[in-house]
Amino acid sequence: IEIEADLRKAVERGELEVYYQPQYRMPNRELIGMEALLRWHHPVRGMVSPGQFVPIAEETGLIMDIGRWVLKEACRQAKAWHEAGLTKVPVSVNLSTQQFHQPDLDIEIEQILIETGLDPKYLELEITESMMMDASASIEIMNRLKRLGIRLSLDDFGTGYSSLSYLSRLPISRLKIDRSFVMRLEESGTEQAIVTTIIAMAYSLGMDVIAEGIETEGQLRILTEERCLEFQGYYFSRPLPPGDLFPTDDWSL
Ligand code: G
Ligand code: G
Ligand code: MN
Ligand code: NA
Repeated sequence: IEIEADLRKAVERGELEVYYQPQYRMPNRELIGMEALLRWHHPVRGMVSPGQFVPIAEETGLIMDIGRWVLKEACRQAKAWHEAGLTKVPVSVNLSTQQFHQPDLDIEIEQILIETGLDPKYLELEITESMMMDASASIEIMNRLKRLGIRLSLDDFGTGYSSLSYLSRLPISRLKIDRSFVMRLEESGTEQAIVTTIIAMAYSLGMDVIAEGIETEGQLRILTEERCLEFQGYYFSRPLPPGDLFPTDDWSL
């Protein structure tokens, strides 16, 4: 279809842009990271959400070029922030399923880190349980990525089927509690029980845990009571273009 042909040209035409959503640690609201989120400014359709075009990019294989572009752009941006003295936090990049299974992904990322001069400890890759069809093959991929010195997090956590014993074998630094649980936290005891369990799981495995999709004070309060310390969501900040994250007259963010 038409959108596919357009997507093919989007990278070359410079229609893709990376927005960044800040991540904070409470109680001091310390900035601890930035999630890179892809945006497509289509010349006719306007802003197209990655929820719409990432699946098309996956089907057509275009995700390989786009994914590589996002990785490089995010690493370049993180390095630029560090050098400008604006902030020195890691950038988190969402991987697609195809990228995760790309045989030379570790080599490609190593090259991007060298080219951009970003210290590997400032790159985090977000992967999801749904990418891990074959358990031992997935652990092998993750171990190869970890050897680069980068961090791995498990995105959309709680929506998959990972057992505690499987999780304990993964070289993962952080669980990201899926937004769907946070969304219903104030109405549903079930969701409260789920997040309580996820937080306890993370800590018992020596992992950090971040809640995403925080929109209200109430959600923040409940999660804080459950000892969650890290947060991301509209309550704090929407994903923003780099120029809006650090306005030159306000470095405090
Ligand atoms: O930003 P938004 O809520 O519209 O993102 C929708 C979906 O697209 C989310 O699942 C998010 O993880 C995914 N997404 C955003 N940016 C990227 C990206 O650079 N690569 C991949 N593979 N997925 C992304
Ligand atoms: O799949 P992933 O977790 O990467 O998706 C992140 C998506 O969630 C991004 O598209 C981002 O724009 C969106 N997002 C981030 N914070 C919030 C929020 O507080 N509320 C809602 N509804 N969406 C959010
Ligand atoms: Mn994510
Ligand atoms: Na998520």
